[in-house]
Amino acid sequence: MTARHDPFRWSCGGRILDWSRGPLLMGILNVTPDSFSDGGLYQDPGAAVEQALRLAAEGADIIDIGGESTRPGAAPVPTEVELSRVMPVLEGLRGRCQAALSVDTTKAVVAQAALAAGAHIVNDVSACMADPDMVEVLRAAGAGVVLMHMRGTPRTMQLDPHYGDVVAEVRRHLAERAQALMEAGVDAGQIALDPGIGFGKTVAHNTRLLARLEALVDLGHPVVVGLSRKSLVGALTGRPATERLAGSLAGLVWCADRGAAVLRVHDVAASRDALQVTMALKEQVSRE
Ligand code: HH2
Repeated sequence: MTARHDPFRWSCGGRILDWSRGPLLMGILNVTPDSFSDGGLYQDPGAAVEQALRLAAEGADIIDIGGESTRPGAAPVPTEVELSRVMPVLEGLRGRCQAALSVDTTKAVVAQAALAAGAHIVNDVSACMADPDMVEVLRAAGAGVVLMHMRGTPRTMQLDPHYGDVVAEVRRHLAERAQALMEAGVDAGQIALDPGIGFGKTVAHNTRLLARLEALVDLGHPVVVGLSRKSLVGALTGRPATERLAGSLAGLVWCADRGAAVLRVHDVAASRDALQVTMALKEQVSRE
């Protein structure tokens, strides 16, 4: 499947996110007590709004606000709890933030409320399979959507992941999900794809997917990658989540060089510097 829209322009509600000059940075804001690296830091809405503004000032193009942890083993959160975490942050940011706003949710009710409060993107780690109402919410709002690959659910995904050919299977699944959304009336230009690093994958599966990122870029949709501070970086460096910045930046540079459109990161300022150097060198190569 090849999409016929311009893959450098991601249509997100009222905004077009143009990444023709290089990948965009999606800054992570987890408004949860239990996220794997920043859980509990931004539970107070005032602190969360300040952190979002700080990420935007550091160069985040998108702020991704999550009210439910998806770390391996995490339990689902009731809708009212997720709403009570996410909505005060979106309301606090109204009119104060230049960055596009994304909500990291698999629930249509949360997505709809977030879009009505000014969010532009729904980042759905279930690729719109968890909630049958999600696709219609996206279609009606014209919102941007990230379709992420996951095997199982956060509670079960790391138990014993198996694939024949991980790259082919993830590619096929994402292509099928994009096709299903388009058949339901979502515009191709709204859809971004994500291999879901760490979601039902071993270290070998994750490294294979990153090594062959072009296989996903080829599908013709913007590709989002999140590897910031993840256990993949821990496994390769032997470092705990608090000491994975250098490893995360190496992964970011790799993905930027291979055509990723959006990089989902905790450390925006450092990631911005790494991206600027990478893109300057890529531009030089294309001039020679
Ligand atoms: N990773 C996490 C959460 N959401 N969304 C996309 N599109 N891609 C990802 O790789 C991705 C994601 C997990 O990381 P984090 O938000 O830092 O932790 P937690 O799920 O524990 O809140």
